Amino acid sequence: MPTILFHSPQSDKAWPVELQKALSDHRIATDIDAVDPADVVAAVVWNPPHGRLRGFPNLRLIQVLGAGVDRLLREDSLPDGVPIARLVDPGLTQRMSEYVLMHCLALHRRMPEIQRAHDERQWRYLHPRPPAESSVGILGLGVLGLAAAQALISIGFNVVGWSRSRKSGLAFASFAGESELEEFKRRADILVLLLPLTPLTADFVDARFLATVKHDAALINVGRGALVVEDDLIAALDSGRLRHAVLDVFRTEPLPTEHRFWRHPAITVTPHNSSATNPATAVAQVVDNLRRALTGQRPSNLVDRTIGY
Ligand code: NDP
Ligand code: OXD
Repeated sequence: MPTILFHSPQSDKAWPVELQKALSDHRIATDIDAVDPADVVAAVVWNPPHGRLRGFPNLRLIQVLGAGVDRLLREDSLPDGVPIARLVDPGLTQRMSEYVLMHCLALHRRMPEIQRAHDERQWRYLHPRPPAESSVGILGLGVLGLAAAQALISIGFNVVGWSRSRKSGLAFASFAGESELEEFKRRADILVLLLPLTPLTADFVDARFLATVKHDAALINVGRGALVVEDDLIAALDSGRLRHAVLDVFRTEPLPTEHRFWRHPAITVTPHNSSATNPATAVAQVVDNLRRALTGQRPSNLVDRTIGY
């Protein structure tokens, strides 16, 4: 029987069950070592074991169970020519918008300072200002960046955006490419990283980038840990150029207990839980994509391997 390999040991156990219900003409196999390689026609994966996807000669789709594909593309032994699709999950998108909104509000209302005052039992009155007095700069205007922008605008924040290609018809000012990065940065009080990790974006937030952010800016990284050079971030926080960083993603996850980010007073660490894929909102899309690939149609949300997202 044609087999769809499901390999994502950490994912919700509902995934293979729901896929099997929807795709009764296929076998959903969860043990990569117990399948006949010739039977495997598609793979639904999150971080598959190194080199294993090359062993399936009849593979027609690699469906990633997440939005970011950097880890998969780092594999030097992916099968050539097999399309790779990522997830665009409305539930994941909504949770991410909520996270960005929550932390932008907290930073705008200077909650880190209020928490520090609290810890010292100090009544530190900070006058509440409307969101319109802060500009949030979103780096990455893809599915997640655009949804976050909408959520921020809906409660009154100014939003500016930056992406690789120029956007038109947006309800906020946007900038494109290296040549417009400085102008974008000049306008942003809170920077939100929603870029994919690619060869062009690795180490993107370094000393040079941080040297020209607005004085007293704050940073939220929900993209990937390796977008940020850790020493340079610490230096910018220690010098006061950056007032606070909210970090959800790290070069090493889980963040090691001895890592200095845990102890830094101007860093908020969250355990890569800004958002997550949810079978309730994503199974239908994966099923549709599998059906498309297996009937010779073009799957949705294909990844461009040459640019890395
Ligand atoms: P998309 O592919 O939809 O959007 C990516 C955006 O980044 C696009 O606007 C793209 O520009 C822009 N971009 C890419 N490379 C560059 C570059 N070199 N310079 C400027 N802009 C660039 O991705 P999503 O919005 O769905 O997701 C973004 C990332 O969020 C994921 O790759 C993943 O790493 C992370 N993520 C984190 C989660 C978490 O739990 N923390 C959950 C889900 C995702 P253009 O529009 O021109 O193509
Ligand atoms: C993703 C993630 O990329 O959860 O989907 O980080």
